Amino acid sequence: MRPTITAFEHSPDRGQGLARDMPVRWAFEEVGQPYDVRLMSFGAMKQAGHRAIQPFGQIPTYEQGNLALFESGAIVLHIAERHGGLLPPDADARARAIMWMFAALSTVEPPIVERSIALLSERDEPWHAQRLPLVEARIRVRLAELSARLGDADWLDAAFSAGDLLMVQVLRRLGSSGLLAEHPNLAAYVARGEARPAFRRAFAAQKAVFAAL
Ligand code: GTB
Repeated sequence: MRPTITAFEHSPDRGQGLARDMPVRWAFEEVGQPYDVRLMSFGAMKQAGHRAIQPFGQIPTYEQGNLALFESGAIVLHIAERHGGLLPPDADARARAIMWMFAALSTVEPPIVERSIALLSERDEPWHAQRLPLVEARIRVRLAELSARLGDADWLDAAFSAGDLLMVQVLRRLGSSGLLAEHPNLAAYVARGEARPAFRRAFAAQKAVFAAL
């Protein structure tokens, strides 16, 4: 049975592949698992039926048989654990790949999300002009640290893994901010991720939803 995920019916990113169904789609494509998508309106996401699966009324979710999951990182990990290609077979290397998944979502992403919130929801606040540079300074610290660790390697820990998938997706949120360009090795790392055939298929699939509007 094909798994079904949920995604925005009208994604606010207008098909840029920034919503969190994108890493899930990308993971499916990397492992060659076909999937179905149930598109949801904002209203439907807040209904009891959806909240029974996603208590916070968000996308994405994952359903297959009796299993229902939420949290994009947990869904990517589930896909990676059940299929080959996203976690190395060696136990230590596998643990490190999972470590990078957590690092992406809990260490690198938070200030990047703060920046998105500042730009989307706080522009009219009298303190916006003071806050934005503070948030961007926190992002710069993390990018410098990540850049130093990556060095001239292609991926964070030898072969491409679910850790790279989530890290690339997190960094993509910086878009045209210019922050990523301050570290050419990180910009090249993101470009390498985006050049993967699986990324391209996932990107095209989510973009097709926007194009059909
Ligand atoms: N931690 C959860 C996960 O990883 O699954 C967070 C899920 C989440 O934030 N979902 C968002 C959502 O459903 C969509 S992806 N929001 C509706 C709500 O909370 O009411 C976040 C997102 C939205 C839009 C853009 N964008 O436009 O660029 C990027 C990311």
